[in-house]
Amino acid sequence: MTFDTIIRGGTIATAADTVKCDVGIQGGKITALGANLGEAREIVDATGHLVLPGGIDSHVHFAQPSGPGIVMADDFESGTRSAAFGGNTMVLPFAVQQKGESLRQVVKDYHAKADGNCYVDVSFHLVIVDTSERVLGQELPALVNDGYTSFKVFMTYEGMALSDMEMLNVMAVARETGALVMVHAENYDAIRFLTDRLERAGKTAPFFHGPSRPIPIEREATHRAISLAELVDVPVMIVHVSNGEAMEEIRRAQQKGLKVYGETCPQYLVLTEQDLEGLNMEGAKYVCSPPPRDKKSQSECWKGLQQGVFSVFSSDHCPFRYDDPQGKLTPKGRTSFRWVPNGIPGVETRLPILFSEGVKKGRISLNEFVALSSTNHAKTYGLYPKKGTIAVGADADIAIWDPDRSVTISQSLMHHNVDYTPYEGIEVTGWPVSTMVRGRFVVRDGKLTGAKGDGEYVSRDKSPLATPSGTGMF
Ligand code: DUC
Ligand code: ZN
Ligand code: ZN
Ligand code: ZN
Repeated sequence: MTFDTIIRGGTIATAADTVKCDVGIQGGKITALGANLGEAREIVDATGHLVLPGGIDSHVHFAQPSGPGIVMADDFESGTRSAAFGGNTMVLPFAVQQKGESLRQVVKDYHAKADGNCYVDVSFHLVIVDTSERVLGQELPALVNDGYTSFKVFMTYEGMALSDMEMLNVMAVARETGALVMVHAENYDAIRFLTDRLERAGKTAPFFHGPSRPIPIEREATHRAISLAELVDVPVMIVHVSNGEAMEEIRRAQQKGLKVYGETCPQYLVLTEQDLEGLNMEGAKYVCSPPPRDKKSQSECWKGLQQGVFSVFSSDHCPFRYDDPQGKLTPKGRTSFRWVPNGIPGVETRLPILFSEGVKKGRISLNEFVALSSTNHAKTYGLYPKKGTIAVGADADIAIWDPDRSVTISQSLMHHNVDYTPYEGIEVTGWPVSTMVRGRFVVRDGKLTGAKGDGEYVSRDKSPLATPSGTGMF
């Protein structure tokens, strides 16, 4: 038997085990694990390196329109290239509906943007903004059956926020179709109230983005989203949780036996509200929602990761350039933080930050790192065991890591189309050196070896975690 490739001499880690063994790859799949596997057209020497399931980033934004005349800085080409350099083999961006749009058309539009342009594999979550009968009664159930098995709803943002009634109606469709609902939990009216008050007091600098959406705004919405989901008996994922109070709402629901899942992101582990204090508009580089909090919130988010309240760690890569009319510097005459687009880049730095701050500093094990960065994403979003693990029969989606390489994160190292990284100057130990998607190197020893189009669209199964628990009220 001759393999296409054997990765030899490395240490494999999955969500369960760490073992020294070789990986045999044939036809894009892992077909053997063990020692002395035999012949291969290519032997990859991984001595001294970790061989991990490629990262799956289940929360990224590419090529999304974001207000009048503003489109995100990364399209599918630059976004997936940056993902590959960050040790990722798959990403899940959003296909975002605008009011009045056909959801089927939205999906077609995002395929047109993505197909043939990706370096790593992709699959879409939907964002539901229009809850008309046509969308909820016809289009959404059909799309779930076609493999779009998760969708996000927003509790804030003009033109996007759903009322509680609308949330319930969307959740009811998820209940009926077996889809997973992701929730952006912030209280819209309370943000508007605080934003108006801050502006009237002349507090318009980027720093005041934080005070316009303090922790109670997130905690209340998290509690409400969980309560609505409980009424409908539908599992929910609370995305981008920034602090312990919102995390405790999720923990309490989990302890009650509800299928409530949580996600947190690098910005809530290593950034704080002080980063928004930068001179002039520099603080805009850190404007994201929910905003970074304080040191106490950071350690609470670590606890959530260590104790399993958060099962997925995503980047929420949401790229806007800083020095650009389409970016963070708000359009002329609109000087308030209110107009700064919300979101920061991070698809390339997610894994080094979690590895260094988590594994290297002893906060989480290597196996927990794999679970939080890859395996749990695959399990949560209907991709496992094709994706998210190193096992015979799985896709050969592999990241080879140098666990001892020290790197100072800097914009000059990034491959995104953003003109800054919010993680500038952070020192990390551990770096992905090669990324292989379905048996082909997209990045090899730090150099791009793949081509756009190497990444494919992946249709998803329904999540095994999204089945109702049978405790609903109807
Ligand atoms: N929510 C996200 O998930 N990403 C960026 C902005 C936002 O509000
Ligand atoms: Zn969000
Ligand atoms: Zn996001
Ligand atoms: Zn090396």
